[in-house]
Amino acid sequence: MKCRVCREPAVIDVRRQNANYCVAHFFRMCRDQVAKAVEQFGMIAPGERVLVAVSGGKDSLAVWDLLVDAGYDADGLYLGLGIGDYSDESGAYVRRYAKARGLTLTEVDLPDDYGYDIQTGSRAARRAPCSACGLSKRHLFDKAAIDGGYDVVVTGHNLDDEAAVLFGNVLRWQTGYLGRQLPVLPARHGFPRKVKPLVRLSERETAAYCVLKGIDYIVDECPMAKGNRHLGYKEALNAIEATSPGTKFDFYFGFLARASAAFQAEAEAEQEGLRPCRSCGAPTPGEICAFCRLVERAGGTLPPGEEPPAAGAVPVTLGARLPSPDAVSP
Ligand code: Q46
Ligand code: ZN
Ligand code: ZN
Repeated sequence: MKCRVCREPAVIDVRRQNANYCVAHFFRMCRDQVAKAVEQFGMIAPGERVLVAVSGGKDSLAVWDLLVDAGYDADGLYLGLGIGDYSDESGAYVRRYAKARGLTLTEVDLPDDYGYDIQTGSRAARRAPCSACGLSKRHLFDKAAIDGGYDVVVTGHNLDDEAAVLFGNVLRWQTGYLGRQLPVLPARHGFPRKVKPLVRLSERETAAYCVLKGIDYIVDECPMAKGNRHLGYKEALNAIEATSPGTKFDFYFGFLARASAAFQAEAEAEQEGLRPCRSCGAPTPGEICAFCRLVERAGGTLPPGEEPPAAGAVPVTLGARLPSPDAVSP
């Protein structure tokens, strides 16, 4: 097996490209794919301040590493979800990486700062754990980006993630979600832009990138992920990809090029009529947003400045913020 570029011994094959790479040219391919995604979708402009949502897993550490190497001013944000040993360990991986590279890391801890964890939140709100988790993450990423004056929030969603989410949304024809499944969600109404620079790289490639670059990441899956639909969709797509390399890429990028625009009007319409949450200012169709309701039901507390106003008090809003429409992230 020889490197496609230099003909030296290769360390990895990338079947959808029908190519093998040595370490140096594999790194170059990863950097090129990220640069291409950033440029193709207008993700990040030079000089913008970037906040990377890091979980301690391979994807988020890889994207942080790739953006820093590409010269972006990228800080990290870690959310402690209170998922037992998994959260303790994943936080440790993030801190070690940030320290080793001398990068700025902000941390928010659900149990310490908001008084609940994913399990209690999930039970209290009668939502699946990943639904309570996704809601909390979206809210807190947006908030941290706005509070910190960042221009853009980066997440580590890769090609496998996006193809699996697309697959799930297509299987149920969730057209509102399909209209919002984009690699860039523009900043609107005070919310930061959200971007996914790894959409041109697969999960296997981000894992190989970390291993070859010496980035230590948490290998264990979140214990809450077991049996969730998203993993089933990934397995189904992997089975297809094994016999038809490139199918995932064509499925996702074909959707973006040829179908996604057809669903955007519906997705936009779903965002109309939202108003700022009386408690935190996030957009909501009701009085209090889903995040604030989750915190309340879980017996948690909002940090000072975010408590709901007392009954009868004049509502205090923190500005008209629209939600992250990225409601279908894994
Ligand atoms: S962290 Fe949260 Fe994931 Fe764990 S509870 Fe589900 S959504 S699986 S990316
Ligand atoms: Zn080479
Ligand atoms: Zn709220």
